[in-house]
Amino acid sequence: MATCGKRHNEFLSMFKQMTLRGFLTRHAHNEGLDPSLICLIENIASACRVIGDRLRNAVFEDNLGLAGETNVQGEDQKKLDVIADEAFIRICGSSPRLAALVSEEREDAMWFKEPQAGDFLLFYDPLDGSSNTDVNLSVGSIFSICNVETNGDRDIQKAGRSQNCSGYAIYGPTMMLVLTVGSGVFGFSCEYGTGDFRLTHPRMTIPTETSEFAINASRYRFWDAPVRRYVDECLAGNTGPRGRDFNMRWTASMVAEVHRILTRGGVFLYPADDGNRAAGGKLRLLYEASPMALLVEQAGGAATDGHSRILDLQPKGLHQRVPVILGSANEVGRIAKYHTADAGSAAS
Ligand code: P6P
Repeated sequence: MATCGKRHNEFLSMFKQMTLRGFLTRHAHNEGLDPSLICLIENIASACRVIGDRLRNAVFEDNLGLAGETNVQGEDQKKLDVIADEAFIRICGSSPRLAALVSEEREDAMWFKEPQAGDFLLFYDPLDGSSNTDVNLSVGSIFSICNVETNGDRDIQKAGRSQNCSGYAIYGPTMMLVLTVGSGVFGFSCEYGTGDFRLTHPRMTIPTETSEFAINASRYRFWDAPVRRYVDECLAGNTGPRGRDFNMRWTASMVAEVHRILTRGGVFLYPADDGNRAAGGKLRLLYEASPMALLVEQAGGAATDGHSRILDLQPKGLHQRVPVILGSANEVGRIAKYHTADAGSAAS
């Protein structure tokens, strides 16, 4: 047994020697990854390193607090929102074959070239959960990459299933980059000192079962019946129909919630409710829900809006919001079943 454990540790330590560049180069060789995509991913990693540095030194560089502007979402921009957005544009904008960027912070797409088939479209939330910056809690950057399908095609509202890469950086006790290029989810920890992203979490997978849910419970009075039913049953614990106790988490940062779920399982809900239904929901489809849904499905989980698979949703606008329920497949399936039953009873 000890030998097996020793071999496992040797295997993991071998992985930790592999940098993001080494991993992507090996993927290029084994799976035909486009070298221009590798360059874009490395530029995204560089932008995230810069953002991580600015976050660490924000208090010394007077970068905490509000920028004094509102963004396209009508939200008060934090200084760090602006800094993170500018880092993505400055560092990723020069990537070969990058046709356009879509940022949470900007109303319109930013075009860099006449789109040619095979060029890249980058969608990103430069600083997700930025309400946490002034209280020193985890935040993140989320990114999604799709291809231009035909020459001259400026239709960039792609369904999530057409992504060829998605991921996030989480700026926590350790800065990590977690990504998928379509064959599993891989986590890279940023080594303090060298700044290298090293492969520390190969093939992250989500357990199908969980006893941990994440939802903003202060919105209980706005929830629809299926969500209330699910949460009430979790809260009833081993005295209720689930027959076991549940735990709840809420960090006000989707990146932190998804990272926890990719690491140990769980289910995250930001459903449609009476308070956000007119806006379509809370979370944005192109640069929050779709990239996270791809990661979750690649890790063996599921992601739905309550009725449809997130990756099948056809965007109707760059900043369209959607309901999001994602995580351990069996819990997501149960919640979707409650939505179907509720719709059925409403129809009869
Ligand atoms: P609430 C952050 O603003 C965000 O977009 C997600 O990262 C997070 O899950 C959610 O909104 C937090 O919402 O209702 O707690 O402010």
